[in-house]
Amino acid sequence: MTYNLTSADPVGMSFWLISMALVAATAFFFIERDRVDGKWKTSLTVSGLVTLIAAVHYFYMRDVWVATGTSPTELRYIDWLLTVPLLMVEFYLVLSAVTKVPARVFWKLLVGSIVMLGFGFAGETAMMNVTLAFILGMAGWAFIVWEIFKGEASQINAGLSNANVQKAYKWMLICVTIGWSIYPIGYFFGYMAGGADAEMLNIVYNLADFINKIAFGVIIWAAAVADSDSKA
Ligand SMILES: *C/C=C(C)/C=C/C=C(C)/C=C/C1=C(C)CCCC1(C)C
Repeated sequence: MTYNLTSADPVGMSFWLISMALVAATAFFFIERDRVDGKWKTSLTVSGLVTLIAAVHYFYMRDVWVATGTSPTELRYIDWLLTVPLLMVEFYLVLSAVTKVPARVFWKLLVGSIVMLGFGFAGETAMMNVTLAFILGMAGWAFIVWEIFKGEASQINAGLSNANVQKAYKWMLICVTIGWSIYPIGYFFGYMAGGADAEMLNIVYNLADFINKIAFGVIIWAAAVADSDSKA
């Protein structure tokens, strides 16, 4: 790959910045696993896997961007297809750290996120009508948001007596509703409202990933440390 990153390429710079932040976050989550109680370790492992998978995709996306000024949709979606279900499963894992959670909660979150992404991909790659795919993808998102806002997961959370988990749950919920709204907005402007500026879209996606992958993991880490220390 030819090297032609310049300071006049803010998108290329943001790809570099986020890829390095993802590597550092991965090391952090894996090392910090040692510090927390056993029941929290899986949550931190999954946080580290999310940032690891994203880091590898960012290396490729960064190189493609710097060489061609474009960013392949396929790479973003392959990343999302792995990381988004893992992020949703974190709700199950965080609740499971402190109480018994039925397996169907895990399946609802997993299937809802796969439906959302499957239709988004079908729409972006013209396998399906763009608007119909968007509506069905939005329905998948609405389903998981409902599940964590009002559904079974939310009721389990409301019944807990663990303030650390409830605080993490609240911030994770804010990520999934507000932080995640960036992606359907990008799809809407990119494919339905006359096309979006590729530079703008990539910077916005990169910043969104920083919040939704790294900050999301830090929220869980903070709860895990606070909860483990409270029992030390
Ligand atoms: C780390 C990457 C994350 C958290 C990506 C999240 C992606 C979404 C929430 C995508 C949502 C979409 C819809 C709600 C409608 C259809 C189009 C999508 C796939 C962009």
